[in-house]
Amino acid sequence: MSDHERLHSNENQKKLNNLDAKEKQLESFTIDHTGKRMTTNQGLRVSNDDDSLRAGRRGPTIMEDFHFREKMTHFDHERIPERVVHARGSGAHGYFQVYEPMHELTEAGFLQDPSKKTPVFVRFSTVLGSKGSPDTARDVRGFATKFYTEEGIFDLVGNNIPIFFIQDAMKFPDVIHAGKPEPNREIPQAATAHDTFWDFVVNNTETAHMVLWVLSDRGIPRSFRMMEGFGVHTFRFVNKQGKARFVKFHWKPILGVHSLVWEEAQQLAGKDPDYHRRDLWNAIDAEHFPEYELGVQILEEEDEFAFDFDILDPTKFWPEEDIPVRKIGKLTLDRNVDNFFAETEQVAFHVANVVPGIDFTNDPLLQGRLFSYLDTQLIRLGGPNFHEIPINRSVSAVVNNQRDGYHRMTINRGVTSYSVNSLQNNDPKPSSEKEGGYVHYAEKVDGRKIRERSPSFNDHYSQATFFWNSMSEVEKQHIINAFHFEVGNVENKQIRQRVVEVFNNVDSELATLIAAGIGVDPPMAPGGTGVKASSPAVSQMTTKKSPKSRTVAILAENGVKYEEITQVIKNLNIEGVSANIISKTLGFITCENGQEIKVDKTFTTSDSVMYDAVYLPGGTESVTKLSEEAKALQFIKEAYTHAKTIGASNEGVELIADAQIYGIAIASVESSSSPINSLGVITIRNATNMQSFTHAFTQGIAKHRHWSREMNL
Ligand code: HDD
Repeated sequence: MSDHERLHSNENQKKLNNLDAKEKQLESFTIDHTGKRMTTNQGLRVSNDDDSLRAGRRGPTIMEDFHFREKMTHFDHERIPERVVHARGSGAHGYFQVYEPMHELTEAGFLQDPSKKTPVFVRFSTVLGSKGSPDTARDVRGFATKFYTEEGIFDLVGNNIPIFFIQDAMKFPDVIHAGKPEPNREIPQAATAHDTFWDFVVNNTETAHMVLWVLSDRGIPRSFRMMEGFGVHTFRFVNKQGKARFVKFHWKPILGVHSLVWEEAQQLAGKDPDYHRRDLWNAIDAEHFPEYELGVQILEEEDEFAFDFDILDPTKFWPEEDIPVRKIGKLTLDRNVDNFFAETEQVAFHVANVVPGIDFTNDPLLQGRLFSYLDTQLIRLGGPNFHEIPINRSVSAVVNNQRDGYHRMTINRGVTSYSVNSLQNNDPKPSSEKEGGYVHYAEKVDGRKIRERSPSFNDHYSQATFFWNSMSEVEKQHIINAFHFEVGNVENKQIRQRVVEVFNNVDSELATLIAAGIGVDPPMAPGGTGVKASSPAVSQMTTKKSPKSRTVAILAENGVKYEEITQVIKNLNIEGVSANIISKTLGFITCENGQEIKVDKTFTTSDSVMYDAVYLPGGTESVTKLSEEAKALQFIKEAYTHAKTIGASNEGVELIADAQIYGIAIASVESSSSPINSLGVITIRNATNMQSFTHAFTQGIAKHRHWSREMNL
């Protein structure tokens, strides 16, 4: 071993010692080409990887060229079918830690010891779009978490919305067919703004509640790091004594729940289709690790029928005001994948992957999912051994009599692969419940075989009204705008008219406002459900706010004030905010004092939609140049329109007027009693110390958006 190799292997050893059980397992499959020679798949060293073997310099390629054939064959077979839903996704590794032992509620091992870190892999996704579709499409987001526990794998396969479109898995192929591109012309991609989807909605009114959620801001999250996750179904927690309770699972993001505005989402789809994937990757890379608290709502079995909805109905949520969410632990995503295909693409989630202490209920959507997830992996991953793919391997030993099949990795010794056997002592033996064997909760069931829904599933509208009542004025306006876009794209007028009728069942004002933008009549009769209550917890207005990991665009040209720009960047960084300098060309700009500053992006390679806020530093020459740059003015105007925080110092303030967004009074940190006015424009003149300015600017960024601006535009 050379010194270099020894050093390397010591480093590797050190690294290995710090890895968790799953990372150690993955490491044993991980390959690094650095410093290595190329070989064929048979381990034979390759002498030439550029030219095929041919009969004479200008002659035909000959069959004998095994290297060419192997390389080409492998390439030809590189693709696997994309997921039939949730094809577009992004994954990351991390860990989960419980806050306190949960033995009173569940015997699940990973929920007992606060000092224990359980490795996890999370895949976020959109639902309808193909693998290459834009991240910012209006859609539900998948939030699937694989816990590699010592008792086996637990998958929490959830979404960012607490309910679902349909009540019975029988209808899943239908709702997806209706939402996917229309089958004749494969249009539109990653969108529900078309006839078949809305035809399904008006003919299947159990969808009404979920449609409102998807058309709310939840359908266009700012980041995977800023959305909630929900297990959706009612599950069961069972403790060691066999006592069961109903449970709903929640993920609550530490950064709060924040969304894009629709125009921004649409622009991003073209400017940066990888916006959410990039955001997740960059945040982890910059060690702004995404964090989510695991919350549970617990319901005693005797309260199963205490509500005016059926707790088995997946189109209903449990209001947090009635059943509080108890935060029981935290998920931290701290490592990007090494290889997208091997990990994010090959990861296989399955709702049926549970551990002792977690069990199912008779929710008919959940019951159908218990079949679908295993089934779909068989075609997607090519056979029954996908659990052996490194990302899918359990960290607890896998021991059973299942054998053979495509791409079997293990070499099972011994003569028996059946049970009961006497030749090998009947190994492997099942375990009793005491020994950790999974025993299904012994729920009593009794009934006739019947294809019928319970009447307790019949109310399709009350919770939709409840959700609508819970929205702020701004959120309501966003929902109406979304209806106008979505249903406005429906060509069939009858369907558009029926949308108004269906949503009139939810709320008359909602239906009237929808009708006003889609060229059909307002509702004929008064509607609504009479529900007056609301749930503040489902509005995004009261969510947590933080400037951490937000990004600022600083527009600058030659002649910018060095002190201003450097002080602001320094202070922003202290608050966890990062900044990019944007100018006309790449390279360096020369500041007023002759110092040079590196340009990160240009007006051609960036756009205001890629940032959370804009800062306009002073410097007469810089500001004059920017005021003559149409793209710079457009940048500011758009950020303003999208309700983002805008900061300007000294001469930079003039740019706000130049961008002609400014019929409204300028807020000033010096003159205003509150440092941020409701419009989120923070300006300072004659300033040398930028600290108080940056503080006010950061507070503005933390607010995420200044929605009152939308009302004024
Ligand atoms: Fe599903 C994938 C979430 C209903 C059938 N689903 C999939 C993924 C998520 C969800 C996050 C992507 C997992 C990944 O990243 O690999 N699905 C949900 C939620 C639902 C739901 C929260 C309602 C509560 N799904 C649902 C039903 C069925 C399916 C009713 C069928 C009966 N879902 C699938 C699937 C997928 C899938 C076809 C496609 C790829 C995969 O499973 O692995 O089996």
